[in-house]
Amino acid sequence: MQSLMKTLLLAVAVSALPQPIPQDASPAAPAVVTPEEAAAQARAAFMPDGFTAQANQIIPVVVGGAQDLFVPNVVTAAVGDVVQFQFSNGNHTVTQSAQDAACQPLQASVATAVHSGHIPFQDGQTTVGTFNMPVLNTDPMFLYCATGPHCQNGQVVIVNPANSQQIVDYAKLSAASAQSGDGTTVVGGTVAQIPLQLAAFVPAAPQAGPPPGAAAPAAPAAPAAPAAPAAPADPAASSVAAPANAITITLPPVAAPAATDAAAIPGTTTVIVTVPAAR
Ligand SMILES: [Cu+2]
Repeated sequence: MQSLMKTLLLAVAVSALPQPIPQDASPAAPAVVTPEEAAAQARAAFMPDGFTAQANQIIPVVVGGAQDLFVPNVVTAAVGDVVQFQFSNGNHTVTQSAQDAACQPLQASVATAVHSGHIPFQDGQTTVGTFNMPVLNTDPMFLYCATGPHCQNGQVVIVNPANSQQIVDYAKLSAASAQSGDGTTVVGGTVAQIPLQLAAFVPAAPQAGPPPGAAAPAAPAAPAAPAAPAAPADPAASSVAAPANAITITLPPVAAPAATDAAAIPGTTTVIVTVPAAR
């Protein structure tokens, strides 16, 4: 009975919260609005009557692009600010995890945990998908991208970290995780489109091989190799005729002469040393 009461209370509490938006129900593309209008929509949807905002900034965070990262990956936001995730090249999500469960959706246990759904950006696109997340309290929020190995590769961000070490620890934990779990429902923000020219990033160049006419840079010319001096002759081969630019040095006896022709001068060893010809 007690657990039933708890369940009912939880159901009432959850129904009082902003309701999740179903994901991928072939949604009509949202109208293109300004970043400010997108943030205002999110505030209207998520900040209840009587909510006291201390701030109303829009804080852009670029998601993906030339690298699969969040830029910046540490955000300080006040209650009332809207963190506006702007999705650049690729296909990414913003998905909340617990601090100690990197790359796994907190939504699996907490229905109100944030998830943006997958928002792509393709070459040539003139609008940018955004996920507008109002900040309702200043507790640290640990967020990652649920696409492929992006989280393991460092695509993580913290809103309001308690200290500067948290992002390092969270990224390390993410890198060590086996794989990512995906969110299931869009929660905690509103999806909107803004014009590319108002976005906080320049799209990465299309990755279609080298542009035409881009000849590979010529390899630097190798310096003219000086004529290689002849290798010092092996004493054992000293019977070979010395080159024209050779001088002959006769050394005192060594402990174990291996010379053969050295016998020409008993008790000595002959070594041929080659030096560059005189100019
Ligand atoms: Cu990603």
